[in-house]
Amino acid sequence: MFNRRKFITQSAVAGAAALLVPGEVWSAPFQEDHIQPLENNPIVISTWDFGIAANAAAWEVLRNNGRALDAVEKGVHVPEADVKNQSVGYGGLPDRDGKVTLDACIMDEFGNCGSVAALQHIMHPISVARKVMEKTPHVMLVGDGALQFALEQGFKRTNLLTAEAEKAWKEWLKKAEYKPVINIENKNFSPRKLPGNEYNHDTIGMLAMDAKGNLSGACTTSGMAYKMHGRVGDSPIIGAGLYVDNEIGGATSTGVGEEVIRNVGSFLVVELMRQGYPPEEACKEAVMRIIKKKPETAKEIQVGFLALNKKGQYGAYAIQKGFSFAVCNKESQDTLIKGKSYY
Ligand code: SD4
Repeated sequence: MFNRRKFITQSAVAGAAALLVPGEVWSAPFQEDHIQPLENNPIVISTWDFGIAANAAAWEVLRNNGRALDAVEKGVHVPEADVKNQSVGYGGLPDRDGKVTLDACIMDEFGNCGSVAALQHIMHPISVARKVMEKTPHVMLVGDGALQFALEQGFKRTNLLTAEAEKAWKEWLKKAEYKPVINIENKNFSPRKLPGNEYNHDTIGMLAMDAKGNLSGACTTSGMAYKMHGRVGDSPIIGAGLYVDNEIGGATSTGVGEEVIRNVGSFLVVELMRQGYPPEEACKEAVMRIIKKKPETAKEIQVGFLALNKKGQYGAYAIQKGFSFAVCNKESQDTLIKGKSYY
């Protein structure tokens, strides 16, 4: 029988490279491994190259002993407001009817969460999601109801469809074929690229652990470009696009949301970490579930998971090459890592 405590200790030393026996089942209660000590906090990690700039904003909160929840909210504001970023917030590519509809969710160390889906006209959906969490008895508001709530809360109505995004949509209308292209949703935005990453991409998912060792996460996106009006992806769905359990760790996802929802991806990653999987191996197992269920579909799409555990260890895994993630901690504030992938 695999000794789980030894495994955790090994993984603390060897990080994501620790050996995993797939399918190994442990029967002992696991919590004691995760209570303390905390070795690598504060830390913030986020998806894709644009995670570097987002992490920098989150780090300002974390390095001043701020709360992880505040850090992730501040952090993802950066891509949400970036007009050059065509897959998150302002400047995002619209749906097939030319409407920019945003999905976002946030989760704190107490298991509180808030979410908005198909929200239009608001620059920072993550902050509306936080208000849903803090000011309502609900978890999720959608569409017109989410907009009404945002306006009531004082958020400003903004036109999110930029001239560039409108032009791209009109070009798309000529053929009007919905076919997500792997890693190529965000052609215009590339502040810093890893070799081999032709374009930047997608949703920002961010996970942070603060100086007290508490975890929070945020996920925000304009979703798949040229989706049907009303389509909601994984990003605002707690357990799919994001999940945080303060005893264990957090996970977030990017890519074709339908496959993530079908497999309840982020919850799965956290539950695998609860069983002792290191973050990268947990992400890999979640990716493998998607591939095993639909191998033909999986060849054509990208899905990536990113995870952070309670010890501050992190890892990622994607179906396709090209998934990067950014890491920021005491040692380095702008590390960009090329995630491993199945193909
Ligand atoms: C979605 N997962 O709407 C999001 C967006 C994304 O590649 O990451 N697209 O499905």
